[in-house]
Parts: sequence; C-alpha cells; structure tokens
Amino acid sequence: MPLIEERPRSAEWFRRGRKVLPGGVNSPVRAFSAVGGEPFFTAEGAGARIRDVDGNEYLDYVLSWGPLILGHAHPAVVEAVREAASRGTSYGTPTPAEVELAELTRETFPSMERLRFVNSGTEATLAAVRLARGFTGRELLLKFEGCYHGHGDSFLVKAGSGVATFGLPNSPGVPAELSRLTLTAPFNDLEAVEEVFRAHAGRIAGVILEPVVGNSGLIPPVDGFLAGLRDITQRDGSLLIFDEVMTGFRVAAGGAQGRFAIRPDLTTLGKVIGGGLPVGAFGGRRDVMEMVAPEGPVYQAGTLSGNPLAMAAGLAQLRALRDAAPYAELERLGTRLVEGILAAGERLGVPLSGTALGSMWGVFFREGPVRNFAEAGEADIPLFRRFFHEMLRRGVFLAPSPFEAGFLSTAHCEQDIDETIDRAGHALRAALE
Ligand code: HOZ
Repeated sequence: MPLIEERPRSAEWFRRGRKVLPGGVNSPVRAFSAVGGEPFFTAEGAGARIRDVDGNEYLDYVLSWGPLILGHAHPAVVEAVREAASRGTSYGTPTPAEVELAELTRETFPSMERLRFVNSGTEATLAAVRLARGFTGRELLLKFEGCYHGHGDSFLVKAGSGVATFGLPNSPGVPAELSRLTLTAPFNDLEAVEEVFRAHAGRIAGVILEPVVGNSGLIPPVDGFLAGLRDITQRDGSLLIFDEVMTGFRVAAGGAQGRFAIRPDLTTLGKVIGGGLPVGAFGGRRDVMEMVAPEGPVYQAGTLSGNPLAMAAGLAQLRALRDAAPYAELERLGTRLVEGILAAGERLGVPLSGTALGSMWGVFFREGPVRNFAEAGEADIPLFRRFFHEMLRRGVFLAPSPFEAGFLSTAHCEQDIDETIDRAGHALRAALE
C-alpha cells in the first residue's frame, strides 16, 4: 500500500489553528507533541475508519479517545441525534431522556443507586470528590500515580494521560494548599495504601482510581488489589470512588466493577454513555447522593447538564450495546491484535508486552508485566514514537502517546485486525531502521 507522506491541507489548518488556539488544539493530547510531527485534521469518520482533510484514510484505534464503541457515525446514534435536534437542542428543564438514560445506566451499574449527568468526565470526578468531602467531612484524597481523572486541580498530581505524556509532574496554577490534600500511592500496591491510611487514619475522604488504568497505557489491577481497597476504605470510613469514565461500558457492560465484582461507593462515567457527545455522570450510594443539591447541601449544577442531544446519543448507543452484548467478541479481537503485535516484536527481537480487556487494549515497548506507572515509564518511548509514525504512514491511527490505551469498536472486524497486525510488523521493522 502507498505510504501516507504528506498532508498539505492538514498542515495549512494546523498553521491557521495555531494562531487562534493554544498549540492549535482544544486538548493537549491531540497536538502530537509527544510523538513529534503535526496532527492530521479529520474530515469525517465511518465505522472503524476516519478520513483526513487530505483524503487519507486511517483505521482508528483512538475512537475519539474512547466514546465511540459502535464506531464512527453509527446509524442509530446519528438518527437519535438528528431526531432529538429536530425538537430543539436544549431546554433547561428536565426531559424524559435523562430519566431513561439514568435508568439504563443504573440497570448496568447497580452501585449507582442515584446518579447525575454532567458534561464531561472531568466534571464528574470534580463533583464526586466534592461529594466525598461533603459526606465524610474530611479533606484528604488518595489517588494513584499515573491515574488520570480529568484536569481538575486536585487531580493534577502525578497524573497520567496528557500530564504524563508531557512530563508535567503537576500544573502551575494549582494552589499548593490544594495539592497537599492529594495523597498518592503506586497503583497495584496495597501495602503502600495501608501505609497512607496508617499515617492519615480518619482523615481521607475518598480513594479515587481507574480500576483498570487506561491513562498510563493499559494496566489491569492485580488479583486482590480492588478488593483490598474496598476493605481498607470500608474500615476507615472513606469512600471508594471508581473512575470508570474510560472503563465504563468498555471492559465489560458493567465496567470494571462488574467485571471484578467490587461495589464502589461512588462511580464516575463519561465517554461511552454519551455516544460521542459531551457527557459525564457521577453516582453511587443513595445515602451519599442524597447530599447533592437540591436534596442536600453539596452544590453541583450545569446549564447543559443532561443535554437532550447527548442523552439521545447515549441512549441509542447503550441500547445498541445492550442488544449486541459485544464484549466477549471485542476482547477476542483485542487479544488477537495484541498477540499479533507481540509476535511481530518477538520476530524482530523487540521486547513488548500487552493485554486486552473487553474493548480496551494496550502494548508497552518493554517486557511485562507492567503493574504501575513507574514500570510503564521504563518502556522504550523513542521506539514507540517511531512506531506510531510508521503506523500512521500505513493508515493506522494509534493514540499519539505511550501513556494511553487503545480502543476497539463493534465496527472493527477480524480483517481490520489482521491488516493492522500486518502493518504493525512492517511499521516495527521500519521503526528499527
Ligand atoms: N481522557 C482522555 C484519555 N486520556 C484524554 C483525552 C483528552 O485529554 O483530550
């Protein structure tokens, strides 16, 4: 296949974009700064593929950073948005779709006895932490190194995703007083968590984590880690908060909490539940959620929260997922993909490791197992960068960072996977030259 070498139209849009948008983008990870080069500008997407403004086509494993589990422009989602938009884009009053989406979400996430919709995953985690603090009357928060919970002040401490990608230990603009309230521990290290709780007994409002980390690459929890956190938090009276913005409806229908049978006190969702429109949700134990205004004193609000277009898209996507029950097949494809890439590495003498969980997958450029952020950081990042570009030249779009997970959609078929494996073999060889 001909390699994609130039993107003159994308380059021109990027030149214009940089004059009006910081870095030419509206979210840092899109700028390709971590891998070098310039981003392509997308014109359209369909199924498992997107096309840039120069007419190049890419098999897409980013999928808008997770939301598009049915692929791009799924007819049911597009039609639901079209139909909802024809009746108006926002009312600022309750609508039936909000109740329906909440009911459908709770069916799949029974721990979310009550929930509220917001506009993004960041909003959801901010609200969940405020609520945990309001409910417990405590101020400290424990998070894990390499977990990313959006760009709220309290979370920009040893965070994953873009924060890790750009090597920012934390962000200017976050008051030191606030950062001091965020404690950290390595993921998958229960002993470290016990130690933090020993040092701060009765003072930690909540423990927030991605139960399967997707923002340091893909890192599953080791046996007993999530159950251990459940025990420790219960014992101490602090709340266990699962940030399932990425894993919700992705590692299994019921997210990581369903898959690993752990019931957190609070959960945050986003991405998939909005079908590609801006949405987030936080919810959990009824007694905790009763603290949220107007029932209780913990304030949280939003002009566009529960937006009718986002609710319609989310409902269409979740209903299609419920009918299709695609997770076993997605995991089979993901496993095939990861194993194919690892085999290519083995043939070329490149140490790789990786895993697939539901519709998420990831490969590290180092031997496994990778159990935490520090180990993820020991991968061969320069080789990843070259691999990323060689894949892009071959029409495969991976996340432009070693600290992100890959995604699959129901639109990806076995032939796509096999083509990707084939291209990965060539890309790896080229990356080594
Ligand atoms: N939460 C997304 C995945 N790490 C990041 C997407 C973004 O920052 O734009």
